[in-house]
Amino acid sequence: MILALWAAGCSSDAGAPVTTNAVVCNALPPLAPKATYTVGFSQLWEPPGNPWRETNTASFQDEAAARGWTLVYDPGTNGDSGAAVARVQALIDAKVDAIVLAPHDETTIAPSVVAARKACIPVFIEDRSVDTTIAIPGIDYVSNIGSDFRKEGESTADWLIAKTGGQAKIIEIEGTVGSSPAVLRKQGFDARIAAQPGMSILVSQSGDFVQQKGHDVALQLIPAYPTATVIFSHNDAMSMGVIQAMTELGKVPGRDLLIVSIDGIRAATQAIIDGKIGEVTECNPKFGPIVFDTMVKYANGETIPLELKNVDRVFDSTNAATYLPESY
Ligand code: GYE
Repeated sequence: MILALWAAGCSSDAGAPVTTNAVVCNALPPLAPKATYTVGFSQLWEPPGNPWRETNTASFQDEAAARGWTLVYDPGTNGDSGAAVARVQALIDAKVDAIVLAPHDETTIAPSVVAARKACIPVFIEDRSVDTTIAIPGIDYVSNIGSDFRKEGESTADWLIAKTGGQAKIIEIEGTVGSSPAVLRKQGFDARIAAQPGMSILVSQSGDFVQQKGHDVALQLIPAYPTATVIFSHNDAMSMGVIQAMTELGKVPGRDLLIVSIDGIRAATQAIIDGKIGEVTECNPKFGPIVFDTMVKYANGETIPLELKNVDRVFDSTNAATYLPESY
């Protein structure tokens, strides 16, 4: 009965008596200091081909290898949320020492974070965040390590305001619905634009962070909003789709519409150099090292901040060539 409640994601059992043989943690589980760890990696699933996601995964794989740690990682084969939950459950069942988890959206995987905590496995959230009313920071997980997505949206808007002198009609292509980068990039960007009397967002629609969908949305919106002067796309993969769509529509990227974007993949950096993209706000995907460092600090008893933010830069024609060799 109690197990059934837990399986349903009931999280009101803090302090409840333990009635099974299994150990249940009601607070943040400790991590024993050890020379080597077995870490379960739960990466969100995206259609292959986004260098951001691939670089993020590689950062964790490389860092585990460099330390001689074992990374247990099943990438999955589709975006099915039930399958994602099952992959986390498999890590819990395997009794890994700790779990690093990148949530697809804020809610779907949050009960799995609670389940890991109950199973006494400390969770470190990477990249996107979870709904903190379901998975409570400092209880259900140790820390959320990633970029400041709101700031990324603000930086993008600030560059655009300076570049256009506060005059623009904008098409916005959003990331995955309900994901923290899509929600916060939009909030940060839209708030800045709203304060500019000469700027407006004509339309805002999701392209799911996927190149093909970004292409399809742009193909539909560009002709529908002929007065648009700017396209803000929430990631570079979709921006590459926007460039494709513009070319198909007989428009010149960077001349007929100014494109601003977020991430810093190599193709987008090259597109800045080629004059097709105006600006890219960085979202650094390479933070396996800081997540693993944080784990070690946690095992050593240090107090860990509930959020750790990566420092991101802004790339445009003034520095894209310098950044290019570092891009991915
Ligand atoms: O911008 C995008 C990827 O969650 C910040 O996810 C990440 C985003 C990144 O699909 O390229």
